[in-house]
Parts: sequence; structure tokens; C-alpha cells
Amino acid sequence: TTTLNWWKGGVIYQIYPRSFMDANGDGIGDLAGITSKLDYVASLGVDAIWLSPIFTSPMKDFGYDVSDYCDIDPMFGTLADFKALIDRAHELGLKVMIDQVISHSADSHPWFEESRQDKTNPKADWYVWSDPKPDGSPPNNWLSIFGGSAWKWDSRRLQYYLHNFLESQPDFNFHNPDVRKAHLENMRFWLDMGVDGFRLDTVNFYFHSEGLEDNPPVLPGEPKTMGAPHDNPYTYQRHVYDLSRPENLDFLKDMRAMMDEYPGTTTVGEIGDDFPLKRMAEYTSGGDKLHMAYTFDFLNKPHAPDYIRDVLKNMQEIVGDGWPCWALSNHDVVRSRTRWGANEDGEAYPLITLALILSLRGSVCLYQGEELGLPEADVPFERIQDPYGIPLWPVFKGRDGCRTPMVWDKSPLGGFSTVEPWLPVSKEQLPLSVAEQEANPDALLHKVRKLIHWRQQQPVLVNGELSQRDVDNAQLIALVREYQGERLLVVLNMTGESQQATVGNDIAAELQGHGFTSSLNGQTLTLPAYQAFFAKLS
Ligand code: TEU
Ligand code: CA
Repeated sequence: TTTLNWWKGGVIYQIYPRSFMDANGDGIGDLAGITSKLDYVASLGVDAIWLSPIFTSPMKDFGYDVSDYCDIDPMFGTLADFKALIDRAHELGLKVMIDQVISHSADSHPWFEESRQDKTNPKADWYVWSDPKPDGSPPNNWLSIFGGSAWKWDSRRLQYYLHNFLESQPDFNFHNPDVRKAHLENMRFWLDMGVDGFRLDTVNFYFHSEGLEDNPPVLPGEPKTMGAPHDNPYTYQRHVYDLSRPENLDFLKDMRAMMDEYPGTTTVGEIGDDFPLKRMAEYTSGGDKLHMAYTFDFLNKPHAPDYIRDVLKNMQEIVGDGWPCWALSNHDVVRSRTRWGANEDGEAYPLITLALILSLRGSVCLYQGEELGLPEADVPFERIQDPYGIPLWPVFKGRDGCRTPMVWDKSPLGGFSTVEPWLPVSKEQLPLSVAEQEANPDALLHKVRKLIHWRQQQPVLVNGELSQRDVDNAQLIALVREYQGERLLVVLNMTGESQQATVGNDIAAELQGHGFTSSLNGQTLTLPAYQAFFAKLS
């Protein structure tokens, strides 16, 4: 990769600012805290950081509700602190990506305050407003991901407004060109300051159908992939009219044209859709829309070899020249160590799952603490903060279990803060802290570093076309990657038992340096539990 397309195959380290490092001792992470830990992040060998939202916000959805798109929330610091963070990151060779939450704003955003005054003010059409049905009920059957109708009655304006998430997160009306222009201008503000890219929150939710038609029900046999980790009415609706509208492609093209004025910058969109990979293809192919996108394919499902093969097959068939960004964990889902590998083997499992996504065509997101193999934290009801989780407890315990403070050392507050933090530090995570693992040469952290550094030197793994190889053991994942005439074979054993397979007679040389062990005897490959094999093919 050249410096301009560093993002292609890059590893992006996601930081949840509230929970990374608290420098001023108020129990909430901040920008100065992040800056103080950038050496550590750089030592992982990652290419970039993505910061979850740091903008002015009432924090009802912890920053995913923005009330000023061009300022830093005082809780996190100042614009000067952010500039200092960018400078330090760049010194260390890290790119800085920020989270743009432009599908909706906070209801305290001045634009919404103005919009709700009446039906004729200059911002009247900036959000999605509609009259009730004759009986006073909401205009249609659209549902909010966070539960209930997606429409909220506003007694000031005497109309309903659309919210795909919390009631306090009104959706913008992207059909209004002034809205699109305002968002692009705000993004330019950060590009001019030196940020290297954006993670685009709910990128396929920007447009709705102006006809406000009812969404059709899911038919028998159709996928219910959307939204919630728990079964809820949202998954029984096909989201035809409320999201993933075709008009969005033109907006993404306008956005890309702006991004291209800033060489070396990038975008990664978050796609939640009934047909996620199809949408990924639509949004990232052609080089004129998004650079990358991620879906929930590996984010909210338990893993099994058949499932993984299916996702990869779909990717090969559907994504085309689009560019996926793979992730196993983020601030919205149960940590992958717990979701995928709640097994006795602490560190082998997180490493082999990371090897899987580092072996795929695409880029990779690594969520803070994943490099430590942290399990999901158990947050008691009294400490729950997530507005999505509270009403659904205990069917869905919310997203706090993956958002607890980073564990830097094994002291009771994990070295995160000097006071009790906004979410409790997980006692179970303390023995896995950064300091503990740094001091132990056998710890997962060192293996993750080694694997990431190794992958950065494998142009075939970064860029190659992907196909799957049939081997005579269905427990194993076997892939061939091909780039500029060179072919690599990857075989992964994601099970807790030793596995064997016949791998074919075209192995030219085994690759070393990744840290996994295996033994090849003729054409018979033996892979111990959670181990991987990489070889050049003739
Ligand atoms: O998430 C959007 C989204 O699709 C998630 O709600 C997802 O379906 C769910 O969390 C699965 O558990 C983005 C942000 O990542 C999330 O933190 C915000 O709450 C949400 O948008 C609203 O801005
Ligand atoms: Ca703080």
C-alpha cells in the first residue's frame, strides 16, 4: 500500500473515549487521556485510531447525539486538546478518524430547536415531520431500533417527527439540499483541522422515502438480520421505505468528491441492513462513494465454521470491487471473547479470530481491549447507563458490558481514573490488564502485536482476491488469497481440538513469523487447537 491508500488493508483501533483513559480525575475518559496512551496504541502496529464521538452532546446516547458538530464536548476537553491529540498521533504514524453521526442530531441541537417552533421557520424542513393519521396515530408503521414507533409527537409544532433511534435523536431530512450541504461543511471543518477520515454512523439511514409508505412485513424464509441482538418487532419488518434509499448513493458521491480534495483521507460506513453485503457492495464499489464499510456479519452472531464460510461466500459473490472493513467487536455488541469463545482457553481463541479477519480481503477494526482478550463485563442493573438497555433489562442487558473502562493495571480502578468511573471497572478484567500482559512474555498482547506487524508485511493478505479451498475437514476454514500472480493458502482451526486435513500438493513454502504452530507431513496438515497455517502456493 502507498501512503495515500494506507486504509486499504489497514488496522483501525477503535477508542471509546469515555472509557479509555481519564486524565483529569472526573471518572470519565478524555482527550488528554487518549493522547497520553497513544504510544501504547502505536506499539500495537495499527495504522489508525477511530474515536467514538467527542462532540458537544447532551450524552443521552453517550455522544451519538450531537448538539454541536464543530466543537468538542467540555467533558472530553477542548479543540486545542484535540489538535494536540492529532499532532501526537501523526508523530507516531497514526491516522486519526472521527465518528460522524449525521443521520440524526440531539434534540437539543439549535437546528432542531428552531425546526420544531412551527411549520414555516427557516429550518422547518430540516428534520422529518409529518401530520398524524386522522385518528391521531403516527403516520406509518416504522419502528425505532431502540424500541417502539419511530415517530414522536411534538406538542410545540403539533406534528410527529421521525427518530430511528432514541426519541431525543430526531432524524434529519436528507432530501433537503441545505441539510446535505451543512453536514459536508461540518466535515470539512475537521478535514481542514487535519483528521484523516470518518467513521459514518448509520450510513444507510440518511434517507427515507418521502411517500412515508408502511414497511412490509418479513415474509417466511426472508432474513431477519437487522438491528437488535434480541428478537424484537423491528426484525419482523422489511426496512424498504425507512432506510437504504437509492438517493443516498448520490449524496455519498458528493461526499467522496469532497474527501478526494483531501488526499489520503478515508471513510468507513456502518451498515445495518436486511441485506448487508449487498449494501456494502453498493456503497463501496466503483471508487466514487465510500472507501470502506462494515456490517454486523461478524459482530452479533455466534461463530461456527459453516457460518463463516457462508459470510465469505456471500462476500466473494456480492461485494465485487467493494472494500469491507471487518470487525469482531465494537461499542455496540457483546465482546467477541465472550460472544464467540466463552471457553476455558483464555487467549488462544481471541488470537485465532483475529487471524481470521486479518486473513480476509479488507481492512480491520480492533476495539479497545480486544488486544487483551477482555471478556464482556458484567454490569449490575444499578450501574447500567445505556438508554437502549435499561427498558429491555434483562432480556437485553444493553451495551455497557463492552464499554467499561480500559484496564491499564490491576489496581482496583484499573489505572483508568483516580475516582470511581461512570461505569464500573470489571474485576474479571483486571488480571488481563495492559501492565500485567506487558510483563508476561507469553501474554496475548505480545502475540497480537506480532500478528498485526506480520500481516502488514503480507501484501497478498492485504490486497489479494479471496477464494475458499475445499479441504477434507469441515471444521477448518481454508482460504486462498491471490495477488499479482502470488498465491497464499490460509488454514484456520477455530476449534478447541487438534484437526487434520489434506491440503493439496501445491504448497511451495510455509510462512513463518506469525506466531502460530502447525505441522505439515506430506500433504497432511495437523493444526493444534486454535492454530493457523500460512503457506505460499506454487
Ligand atoms: O449504531 C447503529 C446500530 O445499528 C446499532 O444500534 C446496532 O443495531 C445495535 O447497537 C446492535 O446492538 C450506531 C452507533 O454505533 C450506536 O452506538 C448508536 O447508539 C446508534 O448508531 C445511534 O446513533
Ligand atoms: Ca476526565
